[in-house]
Amino acid sequence: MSMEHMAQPIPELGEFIIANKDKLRNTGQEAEMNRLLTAIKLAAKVVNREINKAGLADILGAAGNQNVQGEEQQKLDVFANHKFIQALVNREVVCGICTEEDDDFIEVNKDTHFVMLMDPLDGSSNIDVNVSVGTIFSIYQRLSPVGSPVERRDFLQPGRNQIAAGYVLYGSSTMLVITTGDGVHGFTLDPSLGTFFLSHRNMRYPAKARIYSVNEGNYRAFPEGIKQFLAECHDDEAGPFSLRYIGSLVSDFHRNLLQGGIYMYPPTKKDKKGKLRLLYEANPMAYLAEQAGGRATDGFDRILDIQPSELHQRVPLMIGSAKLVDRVDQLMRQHSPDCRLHANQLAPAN
Ligand code: P6P
Repeated sequence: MSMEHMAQPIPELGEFIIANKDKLRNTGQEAEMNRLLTAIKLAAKVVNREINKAGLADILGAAGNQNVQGEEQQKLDVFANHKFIQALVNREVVCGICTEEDDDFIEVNKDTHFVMLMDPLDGSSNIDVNVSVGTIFSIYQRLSPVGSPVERRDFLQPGRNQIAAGYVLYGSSTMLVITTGDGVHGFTLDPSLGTFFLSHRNMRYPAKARIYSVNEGNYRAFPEGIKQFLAECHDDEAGPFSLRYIGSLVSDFHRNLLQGGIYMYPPTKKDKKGKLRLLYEANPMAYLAEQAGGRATDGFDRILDIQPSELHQRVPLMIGSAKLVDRVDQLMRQHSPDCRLHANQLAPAN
C-alpha cells in the first residue's frame, strides 16, 4: 500500500496515542490505555451534544439534590457524571472510578490496570448562563494487585504518579487537551465527523505572562502574600496585568496556557484549604501545567508532591506560568508562612 494512504496529515487522538505509544509512561498497557481514552472521547462527545442543546432541552437548572460537596447538583452535572461512568463501565476499561459527584469510589473491573478520577462537569455554576464548562480527568496505574477489587489507596496516590491527565473544554469549539507524560497536546472536535483531530501539538506556556485569574471579590479574606502579589499585578513597572476570570477553571487554565498567566484559588480566612479538589481538579491540571513548562503549588509546596488523605480533600491552587507561580510562592513564604498546609503531608521522594 502506498504510504500516502497510511498516515493522516492531521492525526486523530487514537492514531496519535498509537504513534506515540513508546512515549507513554512505561505501563506496558498501551492497548488498555487506548481503550480508556476512547471511552473518554465517546463520553465527551455525548456530553458536548447535550451542552450544545441545553438551552433547548429541559436540562437546565438544578437537579433538585446535592453532591458530596453539599453543592446543588445541576442536571448537566448529573448527566455528565452518568455518561462518563457509563462509558467506562460498559467498556470495562478501569478497575475503579472516583468522581466529584459521588461520595465514595466506584468498583468496576478488577482485572484491569487503571483507575480514573474526574470532575465530570467543572464550572457548573456557568451552565445556565451559557459560559464554557469542562470535564477534568486523571489516570493512575493501580497499586493493588490486578484481579483483586480496587482499593482506596489506588486513588490516594500523589499526583506525580499520574499516567495521564486531561480536560475537555466545551467552548466555542470543543477541545480535548491531554498529557501522557510526553508534553501536552490539544485535539479539536470536528462535529461533522465526531472526531478529535490534533490541533495544538506540544502546547507550552509562552515566555510572556501578563494575565492573572482570581476572584478578587474575596480580596479582603486573602492572605497578605496574595494581596502583595495582586498589588504587583496592579502596578507592575512593565504596566498593569490583565485580570481575566471566567469562573470556570478549565477555561481560565486553557486561556492562560495559550497566552501566559496564572490562575489562583487562594486560601481565605474562612477556608484555609481553598475550594478546589486535589484529586480530580488540582492534580490533573498540575500535571498538564508542568508538562507544558509551568508550575502548580498550594502557595508553598508542589501540588504533585502532596500525599492525599481523603478522596474529596481541597487544596489552595496557584497554577500557570512558572515565573508568576514562583513569585506568589515567594510572597506567601515571606508574608503568610502560617498558611502552609502540607509541610508534613508530602509524599516521600521515590
Ligand atoms: P468562585 C467552578 O465551580 C470552580 O470549581 C472552578 O471551575 C472555578 O474556577 C471556581 O470554582 C470559581 O469559584 O468562588 O470564584 O465562584
